[in-house]
Amino acid sequence: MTAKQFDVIVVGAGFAGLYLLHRLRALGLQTRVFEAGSDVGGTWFWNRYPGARCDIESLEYSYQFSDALQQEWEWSERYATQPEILRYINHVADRFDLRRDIALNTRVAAAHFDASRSRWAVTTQAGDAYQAKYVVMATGCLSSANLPDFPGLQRFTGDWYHTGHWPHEPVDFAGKRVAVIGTGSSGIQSIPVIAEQAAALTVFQRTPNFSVPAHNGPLDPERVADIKANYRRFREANRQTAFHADFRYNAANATEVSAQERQREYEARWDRGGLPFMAAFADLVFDEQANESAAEFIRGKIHEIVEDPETAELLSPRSMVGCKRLCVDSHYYATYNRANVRLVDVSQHGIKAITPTGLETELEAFAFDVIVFATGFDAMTGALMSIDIRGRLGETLQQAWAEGPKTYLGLAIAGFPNLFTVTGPGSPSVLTNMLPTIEHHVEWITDCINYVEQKGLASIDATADAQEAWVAHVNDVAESSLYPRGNSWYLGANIPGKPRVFMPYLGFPPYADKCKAVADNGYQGFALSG
Ligand code: N01
Repeated sequence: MTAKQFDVIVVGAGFAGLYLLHRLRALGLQTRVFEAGSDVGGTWFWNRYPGARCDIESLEYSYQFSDALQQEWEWSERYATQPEILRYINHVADRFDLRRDIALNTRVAAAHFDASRSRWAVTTQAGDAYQAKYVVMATGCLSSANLPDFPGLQRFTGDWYHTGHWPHEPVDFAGKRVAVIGTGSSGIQSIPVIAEQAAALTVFQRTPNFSVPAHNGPLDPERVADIKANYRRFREANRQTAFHADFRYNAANATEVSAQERQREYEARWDRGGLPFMAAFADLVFDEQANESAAEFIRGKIHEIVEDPETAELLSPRSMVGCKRLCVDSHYYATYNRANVRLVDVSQHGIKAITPTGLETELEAFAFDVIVFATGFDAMTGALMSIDIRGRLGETLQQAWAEGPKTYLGLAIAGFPNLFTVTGPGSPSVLTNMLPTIEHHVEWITDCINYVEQKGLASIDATADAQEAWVAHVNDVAESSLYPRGNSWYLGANIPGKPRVFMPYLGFPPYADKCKAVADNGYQGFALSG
């Protein structure tokens, strides 16, 4: 059987895959998108758990490539819910007529580079074969769900779900005894909603996380009109902060102002809500003492909100604020004041097994009708490593990344020509507002492909030297901060056996400048061949 031929194969139909298709089509390139899900949406297709919403404000967590699109779309709340974001993604797919080039229910199993022809052979799980000159992995940073290997899960007679693979039908918790395992962003968002429905909710916490209130609510139409009238300026401000136009970075150091000033600033940011809490002082992620002042402030808030002092203490993290992704919640801590909610600490005595009727820790047996795993993802590398990717010399990605991921700019991997990654390890990705970052990557990648095509070249491959220098630089920048000291998924610390490497690159504007300089200098650090 002859393989179907394309110019470009894109893996994934989330925000990145859709925009890639739009841009590649405009270049006149025959493009096919393969998507494992039964519809478009990526993260927002899979993560349908109760309470799922974005922690970046909706007016900024949206595409900016089309002014008509950003003018016509109406967001309803400060932080959009998962269903609203999914409606938006579907609207984009229809508005730009993208669906006809997307193959749904199609999981890519392998991509092998044929150096003699400078083409990729792509095979799907169903065994269908395709070829393309370029492959772009738009597989997402948080798409490979982590289900801990607890013995006994198969024998559980109740229902169980992972937040990252939530069913499409509504899950009814009414009258049920429910367990939630995990207290990261997914747990913290779902726990308050499940608690309102369930007869009894037991939360199993291994490590407490810092969370700040979202103060979500309907968007003020006057503010929306104002932003829409100045959308370009608003987006530019966002780009400078990498997160929020409204981040209001404070240039002062926490360690250099008075205790009253620190308290005033933290209070103001707590009242305003959301991730801008991290911009309260310039030294928060660089100085332990500064970080501890923020940690102490949040611990104080937890003790103010949670009535039972023992529970409040268990919920109070002893780690550094922000070194794990700061959570943004709606009534998370207050949920523990409900009579039907219990917090169980599994930091010292872990979950031993899932039983047919519930689960057992080393201290106690519990009965449940439903278990929710909010246990996160094999982040940033999981989705890529689950595909059998082989480069120029037949080397697998697993071999190339045995000691941790290595990329050039988070966009390319030496030895894997004509293969690009969107928001890959070594790019700012998860330390930014993902949408503008995705757009930046898509534009850089499609400009690069266009350059190769216009020059009539066969391939482009990152050089090992450029990659090594970039990896060293990413590590140096990370080491100047407190980030590598947290046991976070940023480091792969949540997956047993995963090499501990700080994966994202700290600093969006300098990163974008570097990418531009590389392109302006004829793709410096890449080997181009004819
Ligand atoms: O996953 P996580 P997540 N026994 O890895 C626990 C984005 N996101 O899905 O910390 C017991 O943060 C684990 O415990 P520990 C966002 O970037 C965004 O919640 O390893 N517990 C932890 O508590 C976020 O950071 C949004 O000790 C176990 C939890 O499971 C990222 O996705 C919403 C365990 C996993 O937390 C991931 O968030 C949701 C075990 N064996 C997600 N194994 C928004 O936009 C794991 N845990 C708001």
